Amino acid sequence: MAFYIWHKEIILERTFVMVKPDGVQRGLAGNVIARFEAKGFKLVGLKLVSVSRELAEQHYGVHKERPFFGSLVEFIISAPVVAMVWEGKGAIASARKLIGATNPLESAPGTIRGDFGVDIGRNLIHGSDAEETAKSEIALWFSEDELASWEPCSTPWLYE
Ligand code: IDP
Ligand code: MG
Repeated sequence: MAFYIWHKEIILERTFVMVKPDGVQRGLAGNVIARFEAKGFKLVGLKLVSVSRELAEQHYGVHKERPFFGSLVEFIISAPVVAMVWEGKGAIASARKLIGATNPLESAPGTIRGDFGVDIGRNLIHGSDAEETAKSEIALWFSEDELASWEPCSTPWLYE
């Protein structure tokens, strides 16, 4: 996806971000949303989801042979999550930077996991790791009509 400001083409990406049950329970969903907004990304999808076992297993399918798979699925279905789609220039890699390293003890201060987490099994948030996974995760979690088409008035103040 792309748009133009004057004659410059801006390539837009969409990424799937989920505040996990620990983040919702701890009242940090608003803080996460605020960080993505403040960065300059555009919210195109947002919902609170009580995740089914099937959806959790599909979402984390790539990890199904890992020893933590069972407890990860139990954790994700244990309480609601906030599922989101964010859009912007470089959104996939940038979201991963805002989120921080998988193990919160190794995430830099200033990142979401670095500021709020301690344990790898309670690391607050998920973000797609590449273009292909972003595409498949958005399709897994959202139907087309749940994604809003809109233009923030901030666009010309964010993009040259
Ligand atoms: P990511 O969320 O940073 O992309 P992945 O390696 O894809 O990290 O792992 C997916 C999720 O699985 C992690 O966010 C974390 O919740 C959980 N996880 C990963 N490694 C471990 C582990 O060694 N023990 C417990 N949970 C883990
Ligand atoms: Mg991952």
